Amino acid sequence: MSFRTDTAYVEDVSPGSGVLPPRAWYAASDAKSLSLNGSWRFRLSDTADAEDDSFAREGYDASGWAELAVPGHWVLQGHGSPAYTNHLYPFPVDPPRVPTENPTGDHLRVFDLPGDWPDRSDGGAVLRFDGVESCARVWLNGAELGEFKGSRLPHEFTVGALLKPAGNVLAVRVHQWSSGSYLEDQDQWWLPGIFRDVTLLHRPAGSAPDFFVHASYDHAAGTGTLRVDSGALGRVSVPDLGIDVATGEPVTVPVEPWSAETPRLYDGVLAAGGEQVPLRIGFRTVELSDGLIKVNGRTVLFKGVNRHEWHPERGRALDLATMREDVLLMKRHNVNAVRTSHYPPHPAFLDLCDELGLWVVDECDLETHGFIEQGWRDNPVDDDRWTPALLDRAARMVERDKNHPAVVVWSLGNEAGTGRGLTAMAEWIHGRDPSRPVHYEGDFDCRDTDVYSRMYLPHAEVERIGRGLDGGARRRRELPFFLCEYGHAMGNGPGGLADYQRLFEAHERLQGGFVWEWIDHGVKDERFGYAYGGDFGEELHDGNFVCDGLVFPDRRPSPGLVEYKKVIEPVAIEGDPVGGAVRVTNKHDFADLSALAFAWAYQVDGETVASGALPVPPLAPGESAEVKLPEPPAAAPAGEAHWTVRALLAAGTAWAPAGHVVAWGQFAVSARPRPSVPASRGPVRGGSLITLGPASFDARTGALRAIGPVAVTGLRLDVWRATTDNDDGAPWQSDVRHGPLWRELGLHRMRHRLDAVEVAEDALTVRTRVAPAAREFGLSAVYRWTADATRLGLTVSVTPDGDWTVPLPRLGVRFGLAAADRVRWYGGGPGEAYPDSVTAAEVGRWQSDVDELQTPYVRPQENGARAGVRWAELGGLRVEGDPEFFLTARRWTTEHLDAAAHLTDLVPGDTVWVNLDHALHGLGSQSCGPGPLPRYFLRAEPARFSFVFSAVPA
Ligand code: IPT
Repeated sequence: MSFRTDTAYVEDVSPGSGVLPPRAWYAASDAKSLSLNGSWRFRLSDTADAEDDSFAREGYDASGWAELAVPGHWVLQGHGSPAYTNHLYPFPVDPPRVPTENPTGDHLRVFDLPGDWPDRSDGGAVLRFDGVESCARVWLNGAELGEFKGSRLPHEFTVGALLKPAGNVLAVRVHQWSSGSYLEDQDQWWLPGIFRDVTLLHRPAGSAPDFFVHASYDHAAGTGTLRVDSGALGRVSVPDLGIDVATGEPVTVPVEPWSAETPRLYDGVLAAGGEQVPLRIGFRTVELSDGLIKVNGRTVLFKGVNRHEWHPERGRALDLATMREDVLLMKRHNVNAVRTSHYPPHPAFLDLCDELGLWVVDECDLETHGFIEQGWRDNPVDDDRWTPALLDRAARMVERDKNHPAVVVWSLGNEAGTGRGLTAMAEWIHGRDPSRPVHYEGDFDCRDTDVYSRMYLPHAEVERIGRGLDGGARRRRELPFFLCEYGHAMGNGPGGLADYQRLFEAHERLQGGFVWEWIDHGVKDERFGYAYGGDFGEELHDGNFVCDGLVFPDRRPSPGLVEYKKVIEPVAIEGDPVGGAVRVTNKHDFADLSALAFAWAYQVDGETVASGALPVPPLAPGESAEVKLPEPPAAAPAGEAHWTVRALLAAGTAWAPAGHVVAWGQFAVSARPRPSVPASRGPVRGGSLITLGPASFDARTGALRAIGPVAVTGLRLDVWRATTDNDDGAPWQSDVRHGPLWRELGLHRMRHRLDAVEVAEDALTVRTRVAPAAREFGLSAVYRWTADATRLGLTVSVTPDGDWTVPLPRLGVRFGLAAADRVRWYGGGPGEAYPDSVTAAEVGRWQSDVDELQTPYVRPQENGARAGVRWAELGGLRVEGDPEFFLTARRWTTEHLDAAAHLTDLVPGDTVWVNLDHALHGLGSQSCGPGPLPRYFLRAEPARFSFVFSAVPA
């Protein structure tokens, strides 16, 4: 045997050689299989040709090599490090050439066949790789099987005659960079390795080489038609439907259809040769009619998310439990659709979508975004030499995933410009599977696609499209629309989801959207908590742009997800309960309300004084009914009263237990009495202090010192917040980006000039002007203090002067308390809320400790505000607001928060800093999309707000 070091295949644009044609994936049949996951031997070299291929021969001694977990990425197991870029290629763009520095991982695994492995003489075994990034060359027992590219796609080799009962040597050489890397420029970490399963499968003689389950539903007749095409003669049986037919033979029977809301699957078997393949059949028909995507005759509204595969320790090597957790979390948050951005996921994820019910836009492993830097010149998708690779990718996705009822749309890829290669892919897919529409966002004329799709459009433009006023190519005008990405969930946000949802529900052509994105790709890291771009010394990187998910890296839901759940809830509970009724509307597309139970509660000042069940008819989708509420309880105490009506799961489902809240509505019945302090005590000067009721002030500066026993420091007007990723915005935004502008104008370094301390008979008045150095604009802030024996009133009057060209980040007061831990409040909760992300805030009595009030955005930034707070108690102080306020409390200052780059930079001090905000600027989505809608701007305008403070036992 001669040893080779030739590496031409790495830069060859071909998708590979020696690989079997693609076919349908299924988890397990009764044929034997052997998982080769586990501990492998591993050696890393710097270049593709540093080592020859002698390691692949039998008897090679790899005992000195490291051990590596497969599936896994070597860079997450101590060999090299991950690197993050959004769209920039981390190597010189010279397709299809890749750098000489090309980390190459040699993987070795020696295995025995189990004793019951069938006779090897039939030659029927294949070796399957479900995902290897980015290029692999494979040997078994010293014989080369071939090599392939296409990282998130399966590749199989036939190996039958090479197998031995014991001591089989499987050798895999994996190169980080290859021509394939040019097609895989997705916004994510570059993570080489064998990151999905490796399996040896026995293929009994006569078994189906492939099969295509066609299971349609005729919604007029209520029947399903099943036909399983297969390359082999076989029989298809579905016992529950009494079906037993030959492959290729159609059969029509009455069935319950499959939908994401009612994921009815029928178990079947395809028996061909010596193999019984389990089928999970969902009957459903996707069609484009009346310019809409319809399933089983009904228009669907996608309430979707973009899902990358992510685990903070294992990267894209996801285990089944994590995949299931994703689906359960989505279902529990009313998400009904997933775009598999930007590559086909582990195939088991699609099984879960079939089983638990999610609409799937299955996207091909294709993105060439970095070519935008050169005006898309030399883009592989517009170069015929690359078309075979593109077609191979399309085929590997479609063939693998074609039997999933959940997959309702094929997507060609993401951000790859336009070109003939994309057209070829679309043509091939349309020919192979005319039963599903084809999506691709990058071609606004929709030459190859069946749906008009855009990303991050502002509300106004979405509305124009909804009204059909967007013009555009003739073909496009007839197509349905969805936002394949919107609501950029980077850091605190997104804002404006409810405003989008209103548009989607108002205009039929708008078939919803997919929030960007599901999970923060933070890498668990001792130094930082979670690492992001740049933390591994990358030459080029895009910082924390990789942390833009609705769940944190550990899958804790962020406030954005809680908001999204409320915004997309499938039951609307609205109305004017003063009239004694609520209007309940079923917003499902398929399910009636029979799975839900309704409950009411009558609350006074946030305490439930009566509650009960609310009978609601099992409304059909789209139906709505007035439902009478009971009489308000006669003995209810006086105070601010609310009705709260909830829709709960009546019984446990596969994705949540009985009692899980699906939707809710809350209605004020009576207004809250406004707090005030009749000024029965006047300020008294004594030495260096002024006393006023329970409070004392510095006589010279008018600064509040204490309220009863509670020391208060630094109370003053505050307009600054640690800018959010959405405040900072993305550099390519054409609109004004407020974060950078605020900083440029100096809003983070406001100076407070003391103009007067006025002691009058009934009040202490402190006059100030608040303004940044170097600017002529400012705010006059007047603090008027009044008191009775136990309570202290503060009214702040703010008047802007000069030329204010920007909104304010926040407007309120902040102060420090020496000690505070428990926080109780009456108002919006339990979680964080901001003006354009506030629908999930429920008025009630809540409590927390200061640490729990913090939202752990991977890059620290403004967070944790509780909205609509009527009163709060912390650190021995009670604060009532007139009007309601936003409450924030943290163990560090805004300045510390602003300076922090990672969660580990936040070190608690002795003081708890409290912000009581009259108003906050909206969040928006400008870290990639539009900023807040103008109505969520906090404009510099005259404002007046009041608080009543008193001491309470801590
Ligand atoms: C869009 C990409 O499609 C997505 O992968 C991600 O990068 C997202 O932006 C931002 O997080 S492309 C956008 C720059 C228009």
